[in-house]
Amino acid sequence: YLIGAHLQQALQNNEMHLAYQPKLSLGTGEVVGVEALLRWQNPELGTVPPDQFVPLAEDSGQIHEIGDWVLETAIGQARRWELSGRCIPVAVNLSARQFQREGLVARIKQLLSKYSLDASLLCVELTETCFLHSAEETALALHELREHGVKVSIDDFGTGYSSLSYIRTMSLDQLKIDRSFVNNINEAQRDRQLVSAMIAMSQALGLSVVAEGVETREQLDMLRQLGCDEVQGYLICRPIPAEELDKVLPDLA
Ligand code: G
Ligand code: G
Ligand code: NA
Ligand code: MN
Repeated sequence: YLIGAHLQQALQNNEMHLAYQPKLSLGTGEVVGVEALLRWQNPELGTVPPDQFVPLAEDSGQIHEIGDWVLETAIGQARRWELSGRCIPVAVNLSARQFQREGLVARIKQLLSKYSLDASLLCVELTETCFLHSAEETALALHELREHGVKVSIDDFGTGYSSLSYIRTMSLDQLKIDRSFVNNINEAQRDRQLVSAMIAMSQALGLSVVAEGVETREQLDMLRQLGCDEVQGYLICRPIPAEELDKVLPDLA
């Protein structure tokens, strides 16, 4: 209740910002994109993690206002990078609730146009809850977004209930292997086999595959050996503000 009350004012009071975490290509060793992650710093509550306030915002309906702000901020940042001569595709996380509201695709197209951003520099990341709660709206929106050139990525892959049934019918570009599978990839043969199978499946379907939560050199080496396309995690870089990322980017590539 306390968090909810503060959340009402968070955007107006400028308490939110985006942190960006790079996705690194194992083939080229280059940063091939970033994921935008929402951060909330309240004077009284301190830093509130998205795990805590995103569900509240979803219940209150505030996720629409926040989600639109995230989209606009991320698209604006991607355009700034493009103008500075570095094309860095930006991925934005979307909640199921955002697909349930009319006009999501139109708003995204409008923002791309407002900032003159090439649609292929925007990626939307969604989890299977989008398909559970609003399957038809989500399918239609993803189709329209891809027709427009926006990339679509499935987040937390492998953790849900019906992962395979939706990748059967949806048009997608990328699959992100949940970090719970990556954690013990060097110690647990079973996890390694699962990751290997997820990589093979992605490649058979023509999707790029990203391993999340890579924290050690050993994990990275194993993922390379298994043929994974991209990695994301603390080993490469933590989620950081855009200005900080600009400083460390030359060292990452
Ligand atoms: O960055 P962090 O690990 O704290 O994120 C925790 C969770 O919050 C993740 O599941 C992530 O997808 C989600 N999240 C982060 N940013 C956003 C956002 O902008 N919108 C939505 N809907 N979820 C987000
Ligand atoms: O659900 P989603 O994949 O969007 O969640 C991303 C979350 O994972 C973010 O909160 C981010 O801060 C966190 N994260 C990113 N890299 C790592 C990592 O290497 N290890 C762990 N434990 N969390 C990470
Ligand atoms: Na994500
Ligand atoms: Mn994830």
